[in-house]
Amino acid sequence: EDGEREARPKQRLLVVANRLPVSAVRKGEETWQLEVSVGGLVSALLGVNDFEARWIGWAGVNVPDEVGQRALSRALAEKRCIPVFLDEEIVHQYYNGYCNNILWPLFHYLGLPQEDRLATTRSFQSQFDAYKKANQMFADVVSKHYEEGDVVWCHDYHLMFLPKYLKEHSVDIKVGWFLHTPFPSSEIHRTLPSRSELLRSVLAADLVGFHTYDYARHFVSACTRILGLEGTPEGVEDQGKLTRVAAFPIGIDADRFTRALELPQVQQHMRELMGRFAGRKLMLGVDRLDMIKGIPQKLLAFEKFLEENPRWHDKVILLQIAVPTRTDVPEYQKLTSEVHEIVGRINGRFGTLTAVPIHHLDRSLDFYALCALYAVTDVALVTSLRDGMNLVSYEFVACQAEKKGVLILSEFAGAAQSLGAGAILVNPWNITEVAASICYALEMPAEEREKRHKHNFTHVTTHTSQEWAETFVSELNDTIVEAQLRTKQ
Ligand code: ADQ
Repeated sequence: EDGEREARPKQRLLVVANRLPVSAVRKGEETWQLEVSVGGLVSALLGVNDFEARWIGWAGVNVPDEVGQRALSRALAEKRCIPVFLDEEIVHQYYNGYCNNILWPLFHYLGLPQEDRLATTRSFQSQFDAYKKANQMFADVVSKHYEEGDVVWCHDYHLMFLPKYLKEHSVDIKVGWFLHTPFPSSEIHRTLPSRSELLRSVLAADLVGFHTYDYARHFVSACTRILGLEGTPEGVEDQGKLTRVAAFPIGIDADRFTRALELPQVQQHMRELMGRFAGRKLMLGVDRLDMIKGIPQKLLAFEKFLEENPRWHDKVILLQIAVPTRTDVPEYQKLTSEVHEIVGRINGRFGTLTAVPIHHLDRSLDFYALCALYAVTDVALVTSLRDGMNLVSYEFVACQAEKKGVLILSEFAGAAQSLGAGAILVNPWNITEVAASICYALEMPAEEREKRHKHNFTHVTTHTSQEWAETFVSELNDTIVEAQLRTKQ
C-alpha cells in the first residue's frame, strides 16, 4: 500500500500570499540574487510532505521591464515561486494604502483612519479600487498556473477578493482563505465602507479559517448581521451554498528551535549572553515595531515596576528588540520616536554609572542569535494590544526546556487561548497590573515555573505549524468532497 502511495503524484498546493517568502535583489539586467526567508508559513509548509507546495506572490521589488521580469520568474521558479508583478502606484495604493492604512488598523481595533491621514494617501475609493485591481492580478497569475486537482490556499487580509475572483474564473477551483490577523467584532467591521463586498468575496471560498474560535465567531456574526445571511454551526449559508468557517490555530516548527539550541555556535552565544548579564535577571521583548504590539505600554509598565520595587534596581534588565517595519509610514515613524523617548527617560531615571535597565535595539536578529536569547531569558514580555496569534510567545516557550522561564502574555493575543494556562495573562492597557505581573514573574518559585512551562511546552511541541497546515488543507479537501456529495444528492 505504501508503494502505491509513493507512486501517486502529490496534490499540488498553490499558496498565495502578498509576499513571496523570498527577497530579490537585482544584480544586473538579467541577474537576480534571491534570499529565502524562513517565516512561519514557510517552515509550516517545509514540514508537510503530503503536498507539493508552489508559492505565488509579490517579490517585494518593482520590475518595470520585461527582460527583468522574465529573468526573475526563471530564478524564482527554482525556488517553486511564481511572481506577481505590481507597479509602484499599485503598491502605494493597495499595499501601503488599503492594506496597511485601512484594514490592518481596523482589524486590530484601532479604527479607520481620520481625515488628515486619508488626505496624505489619496481617497479611500481609489485605494479600494487599487486593492481590487491587485487582487485581480493575483487571480490572473493563479488561474494561469492552476491545474485540475490543485488546491489554492489564499492568505491574509491583503487577498480578501481573491476567493471571489478565482471562483469567477472557474467554480471548480478549490479555494481556502486564512486570516493571520484577528477578525474584529462585527460592530468594528461594519464601520468599513466596503464591509459587504469584502465579506461576500471571502465567502466565495470553500473554507475560511481563523486563528481562534472568537475570530471565526466575529466573522460569522458580521455575515449574519451585515449581510443578513444564515450562520450555522459549520459556517455561513447563502442560498444553499455553505462556506465552512472554522478555527485553525497556527503553531511553530518547534523542532527547528530545539535543534538550534544544540548547535555549538548557539551554545557559545548563550554563554556570552549569560556572561554579559551575569548577576541580573533578563527580561525580553521581541516585536516588529508596530502599534499593535503595545511597546510603549510595555515600557511604561516596566518603569512602574522599577518605581515600585527599588530592590530590583540594577538586578534586572529589559532587552527590547524591535524590528522596524513600514518605515515610510508617518505613524510608524512617530511610534519609533515615542519608544526612543520613553527608553531614554527610563534609562535616565534608573540607570547607574555602570548599567542601564533597558537595552533597546531597532533591528532584527538572525535566527541563531534569537534562539540563544530566548534560551537565556528569565521572563518574556508580550504585551500586544491585539495580535492574531503571536509566534514570539511560542518561540520563547520552545527554547525554555532548560530554564523554564515565565511568559507574561497579553490576553488580546490569539496565543492567550492556547498558552493561557501556563502564562501570566495581562491586560496590556493596565500598566499597574503588568508591573505587578513583572514582579510576580521574577519572584516566582521554581516549582510553579516548571508547572507553567510544562503546560506551554507540551502545547507548543504538539500543535506545530506542520499540523496546522495539514489540518487546514485536509479540511479543505473534505469540504470539497462534501460539496460534491451534496450536488449528487
Ligand atoms: P507578526 O505580526 O509578524 O505576524 P508574530 O506572530 O509574533 O507577529 O511573528 C513574528 C515573527 O518575526 C516571529 O517568527 C519572530 O521570531 C520574528 N521577529 C519579530 N521580531 C524580530 C526581530 N527583532 N528579529 C528577528 N526576528 C523577529 C502575523 C500576525 C500574528 C500571527 C502571525 C502568524 O500579526 O498575530 O501570529 O502573523 O499567523
